[in-house]
Amino acid sequence: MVTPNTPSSYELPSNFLWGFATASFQIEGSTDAGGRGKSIWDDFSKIPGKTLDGRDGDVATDSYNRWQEDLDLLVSYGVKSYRFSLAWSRIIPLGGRDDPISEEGIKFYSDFIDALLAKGITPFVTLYHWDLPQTLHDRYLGWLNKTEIVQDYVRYARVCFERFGDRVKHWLTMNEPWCISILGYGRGVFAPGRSSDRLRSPEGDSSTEPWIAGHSVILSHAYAVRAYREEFKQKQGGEIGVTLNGDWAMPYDDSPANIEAAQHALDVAIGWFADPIYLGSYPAYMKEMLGDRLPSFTEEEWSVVKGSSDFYGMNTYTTNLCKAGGEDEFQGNVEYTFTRPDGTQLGTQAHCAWLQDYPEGFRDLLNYLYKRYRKPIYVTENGFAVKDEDKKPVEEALHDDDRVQYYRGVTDSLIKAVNEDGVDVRAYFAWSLLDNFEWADGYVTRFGVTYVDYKTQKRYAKDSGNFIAKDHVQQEEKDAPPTPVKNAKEVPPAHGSKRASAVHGKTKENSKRSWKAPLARITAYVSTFLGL
Ligand code: GBH
Repeated sequence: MVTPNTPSSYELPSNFLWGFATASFQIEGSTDAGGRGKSIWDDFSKIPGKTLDGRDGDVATDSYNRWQEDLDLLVSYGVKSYRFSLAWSRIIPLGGRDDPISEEGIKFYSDFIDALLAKGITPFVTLYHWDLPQTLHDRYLGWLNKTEIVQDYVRYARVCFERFGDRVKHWLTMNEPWCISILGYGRGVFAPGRSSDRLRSPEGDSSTEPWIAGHSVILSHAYAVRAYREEFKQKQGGEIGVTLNGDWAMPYDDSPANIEAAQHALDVAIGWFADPIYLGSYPAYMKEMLGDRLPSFTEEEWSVVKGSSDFYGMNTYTTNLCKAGGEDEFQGNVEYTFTRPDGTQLGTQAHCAWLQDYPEGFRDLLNYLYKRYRKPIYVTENGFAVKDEDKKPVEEALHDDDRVQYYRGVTDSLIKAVNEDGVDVRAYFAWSLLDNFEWADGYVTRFGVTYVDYKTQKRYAKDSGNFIAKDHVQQEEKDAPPTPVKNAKEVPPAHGSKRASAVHGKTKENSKRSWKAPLARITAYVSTFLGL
C-alpha cells in the first residue's frame, strides 16, 4: 500500500464532519409502503430503455426496511455525519400545497433521525434529490411551471422544517439543479425525460425547457430558504443552503480560446446557479449564450435569490479538459475530453464514461469556489465507480483498489487545500454509503464504499469504506476551524491567476493552523509573490 504523502502534522478542524451520502430513491425501495405517492422516477425507470439493465427502483437497497442495518453500518465506520434525502411523496403523497400530509411518512423519517442522533451522528438532510411527486408533473409539468412549483415546494419544505427542524440543523434544499434541469428536460436521460429528441421523448424542447426548469429550481430554493430564515431559524438554530454539481474545468492547452472555454464550462455547469445565489447576477456568458432564452428575475426575486445559501454545497467527481467549440449548450459550447494533447489519459477511467480520477482538479476546484463565492464549503458528494465492478465476484469487488486510490487522492487534496491554501472546508461526504440505484445506469454502475449483493441485500464493507473510516473518520482531530474570509469583492477568473494566491493571502493570519505547516505556507506565500 502507498503511504499518504500529506505531512502528518496536517490536521482538520476538530468539528470537521466526515460522512457518507445517499438519496431516497436510490436506496429506499418500498415505493408503495406507508401511503407513499409515486415519484417521477417510479414509472420512468420502468420504461424499456430508460435504465441500462432495465431495472427500476422498487426495491433498490431495501433501505426503507433495512434502515437499522444501514445505521449499524454507519456506526461501524464511525462516521460523525450522514447525508440522506427525504422523499417528498412519502411526506405529501400528492405533493401539492393543499394535499394531505402522510403521518406514516413523517414517522419513518422522524424515527430515523432520532436513531441517528442517538448514535451521535449528525443528519444532513436534502429536501429534493430528483424524486418529484408524479402528481405535480401530471398536474402542471412540475419544474416547468414556476408559479405552482414554487408554492408547492415551499409548503413541502415548511412541513419538513416544522416536523424535523427541532433535530435537523443542516438543510440542503436541492441536489444538483444542473442535473434536474439538463438531464431531466434537456438531454432527457433522467425523469421526466423531456427532450427535443423525438426518438427519446414525444414532448419537450431542449432549447428552452432546461433554462425554465433551472429558473424554477432557483426560486423554489430561495423562497424555501427565506421561509426557514424568517419562521424557523431563530428557534431551531440550523443552517440551510443548496448543493451544486460541478467538475473542475481545465484548459486542454495554453491557447487563449481553450482557456476561455474552461471558464465558459464553469459558467454553465456552476455559475448558472452559484452566481445568482451567491453573487446576485448571472454569468455574462450565460446571457451571451442564451439571450432571451435565459429567464430573468424580477427585482423582488433577486432580493430573495441573492445570498440564499449559508454555505457552498459541493458535489464533484472529476476534471474535464476543455476545448473551445462544439454545439453543446449544456456544456457551454465546450468540448470535454480526458485525452491530453500528448495522447495520455488524465487519470484512471471509472466504469462511467464521464469519470476519471484526477485529484489535483479537486484541489483546484475547492480553491476556485472559495475564491469566487467566499463561503464555507461542504463537500456533499464525491466518489468513484470501479470499472466492471459489477462483473466481479463479491470477494474480488471488495478490494476496490481504484476507489481507494481515488479517495486517497481527493482526501489528500482536501487536507492540502485546507492547510496550504486556507480554504474553509467543513465536511466531506463520500458518495455513497452503499452501492445503489444509479439512475439511468440501473444497478450496473456501483458507487458504494459498501458492496450490496442485490440477491440477498447483504452489505459488505469494501476496502474503500475501511480506508475512509481508518485513515480519516477515526483519526483524532483537535484543532478549531479556520475563520472564513470576509468582505470579498472581486470575482476572479478560473485560469487567470494561480491557485491559492487570493485565498491564501487573505486567510493566512486568520488560520489557527498556519503554524503547523510553516514551510509549505512560506513556499506558497513566496510563490504568490513570484506569480508562480
Ligand atoms: C451525482 O451526480 C448524483 O447526485 C447522485 O445521485 C449519483 O448517484 C452520483 O452522482 C453518481 O453518478 O454526460 O451530460 O450525462 C453527479 C453529477 C453530472 C455526473 C452529470 C454525471 C454526466 C453528464 N453528474 N454527469 S452527461
